[in-house]
Amino acid sequence: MKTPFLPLTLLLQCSFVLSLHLHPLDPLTPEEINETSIIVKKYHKGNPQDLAFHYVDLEEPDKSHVLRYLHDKKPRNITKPPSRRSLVVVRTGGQTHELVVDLTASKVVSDHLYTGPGFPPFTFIELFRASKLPLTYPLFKKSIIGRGLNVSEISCVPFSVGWYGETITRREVKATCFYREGSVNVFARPIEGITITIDVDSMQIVTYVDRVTNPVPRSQGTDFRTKNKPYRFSCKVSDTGFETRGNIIKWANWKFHVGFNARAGIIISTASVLDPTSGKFRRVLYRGHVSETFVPYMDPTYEWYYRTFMDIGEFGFGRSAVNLQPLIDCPQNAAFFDGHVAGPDGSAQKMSNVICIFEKNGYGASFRHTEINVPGQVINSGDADITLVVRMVATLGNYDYIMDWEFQKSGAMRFGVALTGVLEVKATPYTNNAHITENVHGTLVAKNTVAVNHDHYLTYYLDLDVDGNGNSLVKAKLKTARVTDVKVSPRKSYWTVVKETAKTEADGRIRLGSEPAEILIVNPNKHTKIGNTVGYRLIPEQIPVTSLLSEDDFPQIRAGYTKYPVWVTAYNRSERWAGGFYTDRSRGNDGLAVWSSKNRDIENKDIVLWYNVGVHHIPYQEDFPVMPALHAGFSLRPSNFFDHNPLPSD
Ligand SMILES: *[C@@H]1O[C@H](CO)[C@@H](O)[C@H](O)[C@H]1NC(C)=O
Ligand SMILES: *[C@@H]1O[C@H](CO)[C@@H](O)[C@H](O)[C@H]1NC(C)=O
Ligand SMILES: *[C@@H]1O[C@H](CO)[C@@H](O)[C@H](O)[C@H]1NC(C)=O
Ligand SMILES: *[C@@H]1O[C@H](CO)[C@@H](O)[C@H](O)[C@H]1NC(C)=O
Ligand SMILES: [Cu+2]
Repeated sequence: MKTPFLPLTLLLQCSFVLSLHLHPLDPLTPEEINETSIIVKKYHKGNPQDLAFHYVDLEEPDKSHVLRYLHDKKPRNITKPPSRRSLVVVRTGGQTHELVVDLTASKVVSDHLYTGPGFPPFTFIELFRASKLPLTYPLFKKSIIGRGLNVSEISCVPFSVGWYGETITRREVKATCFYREGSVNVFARPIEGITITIDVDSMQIVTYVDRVTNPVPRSQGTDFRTKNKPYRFSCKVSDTGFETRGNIIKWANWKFHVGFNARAGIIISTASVLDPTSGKFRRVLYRGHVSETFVPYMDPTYEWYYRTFMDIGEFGFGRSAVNLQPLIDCPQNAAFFDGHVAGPDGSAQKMSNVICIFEKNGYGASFRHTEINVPGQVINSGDADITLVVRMVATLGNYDYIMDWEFQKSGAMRFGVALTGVLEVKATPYTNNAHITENVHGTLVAKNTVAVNHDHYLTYYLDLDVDGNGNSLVKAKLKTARVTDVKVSPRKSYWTVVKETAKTEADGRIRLGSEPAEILIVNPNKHTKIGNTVGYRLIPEQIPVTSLLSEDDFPQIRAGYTKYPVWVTAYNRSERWAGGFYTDRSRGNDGLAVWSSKNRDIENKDIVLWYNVGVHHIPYQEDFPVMPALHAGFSLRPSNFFDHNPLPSD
């Protein structure tokens, strides 16, 4: 296995450091994370114990500077690389500070006290402490003994709580507790009816409610561990098939940069594809990552109403990334990469093998043709469907999301997500569906076990730069036309394409499927040799899913961007996180829906495409005790981008 990040790390230890980055969007190295925390600690004059690092990331350099630097002709001595900066969110004295640290100058260059609504992500220590708090709480112990259970067999999990119109909010979690006793499937065995509200800043239980005593579902049948030897890929491939230089990956006709941060996990930057005609790389995607997730449960009762998770902003996908299992998560030919995040004390924490990159065999043809009409010959052509996949898995408590970024030689990119893991279930007295007469807000998946209805939305941020910055959104609408000249044709009708270019962000909010149409991001300034406008088109893999919650429902106000599957906005460096930057307890005053309502001009501008992969999840019995992976995704496919199909010339 190659470890391409290693040489970079070694070089960095020799301390002439910061100019050695091969790409200005390289994630912060462990040395830079440590350096950041040292500078911030020195700058902070208060009690060192009262300083928690909630977020540390690369402060993204200006896009124009990055592009100028990257496209400067070699030797690169005209444009200086952007200085390395980190963005830090700390809490101290019960307040949230946003700091920007210049690592080249070794100093804090800005310090902004954030006083708006919402809070930064929880730290691991906070979540750990909150999970232990109930176990020593007298009222909880009383409830547990009253149920005839053993406190030593209990695991509590702190959940974020959302927002329901309160004017004053605290940083809170609600702990839900589960009974392990002979099972490793913690989430399958809820102790229903106990809700423990914890103030995270003071780390105190502030409300304790015990109001229902449904039996804990039995442990029998909950084990999700692999019983037989797991099926593993057996292909013998020793070569990874791609090249790396630092975080830059080159494979087939693609060149792109892979980053990782605590919030999004994988970030793909400056992806370009080789043009077979000109022999030059052409820009496609400046930056792409998952921006937010929204998982609202559909049970309005006291124990469940608050479960309206926005995991990326509240916990972080990168921070929840798992150490990938070779030959299960990734095939034999995969190369594994580490990520680095800052711990609560600001120091760098290594996350091993959180990304794998591998060539994938689709076991089909990426194109083919058999021609039998050449006299005396049968002509065959084709090529195997080999793609390159960049993968991570984020495990957010009970759920596992497998996230794929797939590059195809056709110039297409596929964005895949697979949902698996354990469902959130509630304990119920029912043991047979025939006995249920009330709305249980889900499906009885096992005796005494209801898996609650919910949604998943994964919102992708895609700063496309199709062959340059000036891009437009085009809706290619298919309209039925009537044949009017009966002398020419016996046909009565046909369809024809009517293209509309979106003018402003209001036109960029699209209800896909409401009419037959294709959605393209084009570069109106660039044309193929024969005069078509170059572009990429969006191809959803599922019928688009949008939120069914009412507009005035608080979770919907926070996640307003789930009302449309597609949004196109004007590029603004600080508009990256669809649910707003401070997502925990947010109120919907920041985020994609608010930015879009500015209704900026999006024609022939630097624009961003946002796509919601949504799943309404009605649980089924097969989703228990562990859910078979459910696949969803979409592609972006070149559409008049190349002069011809790039595949045969590969
Ligand atoms: C970062 O700091 C931590 C804590 O001081 C230390 O254990 C670790 O080795 C440092 N990492 C690097 C790469 O310097
Ligand atoms: C860039 O470097 C080359 C060779 O090192 C040198 O000849 C040239 O003058 C430099 N250009 C600038 C603008 O510094
Ligand atoms: C409770 O669980 C612990 C740990 O599993 C075990 O050692 C102990 O014997 C149990 N107590 C009772 C009363 O069953
Ligand atoms: C960029 O977005 C932020 C947040 O929405 C906003 O405050 C700022 O004014 C915007 N900048 C420009 C140049 O539009
Ligand atoms: Cu689900």
